[in-house]
Amino acid sequence: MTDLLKFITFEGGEGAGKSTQARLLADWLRGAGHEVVLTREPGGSPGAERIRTLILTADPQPEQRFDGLTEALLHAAARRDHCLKVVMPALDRGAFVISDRFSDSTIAYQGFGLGVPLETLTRLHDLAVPRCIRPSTTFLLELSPEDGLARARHRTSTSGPAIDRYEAEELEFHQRIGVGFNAIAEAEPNRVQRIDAGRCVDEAEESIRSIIRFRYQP
Ligand code: T5A
Repeated sequence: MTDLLKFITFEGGEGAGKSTQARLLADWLRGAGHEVVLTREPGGSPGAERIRTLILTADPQPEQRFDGLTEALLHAAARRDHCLKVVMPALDRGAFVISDRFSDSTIAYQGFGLGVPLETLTRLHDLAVPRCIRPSTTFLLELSPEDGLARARHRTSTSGPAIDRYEAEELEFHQRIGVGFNAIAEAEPNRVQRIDAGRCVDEAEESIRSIIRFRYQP
């Protein structure tokens, strides 16, 4: 039976530490004997990973870029495939699913960042996502856009691929994303747990563990 309580997401701006904390939480839960599927968006299934490439390498020339609604449609298509192929089957067999980003990112980035009406995004979510599933717990990693972009660019310059389509946006765009995540957290304070991501990795990890202990007693 589908256990939506075990659907956990990580959200926040660029470089806030979502991937780091998602991985640490997955390792901890596995160590306690649970099956955990650690996944991400955009992506997470082979088809959705192909769409991810399309989105994140979109033409950097402003006049050639997808508009906000086209991006939202691509994210929704990727999310549908990810949910059908990975998220739902895992929840159906009782596993924890930890996703590095999910639909809150569409509200923050395509809604607050690019100006797509929130009502349109809600309708798109209801259309694309099987059974309209939503996470039961979302960790919002909060860090200033300046610090987050610095972390992301440091990581990119030392190990990773070129700066992606969103990292290349101006600071004001990332500030609007922060406003968007804040609005989501204020609207759903029980689901969305704010984590101060400016602290060291271990301290943020311990905050997350204490919330998981309280909610799930793993
Ligand atoms: N997007 C996504 C949309 O526009 N709409 C959508 O619907 C969805 C789902 C995805 C992009 O797509 C957009 C949002 C994104 O721009 P991505 O590459 O997956 O692209 O981007 P991010 O999710 O932002 O991933 P990042 O890797 O940039 O950020 P993370 O995961 O938050 O950070 P992380 O853990 O990789 O850490 C970054 C660096 O900081 C260090 C790490 O070691 C690493 O070097 N670090 C810390 N340093 C100091 N203190 C700490 N506490 C630290 N925690 C991590």
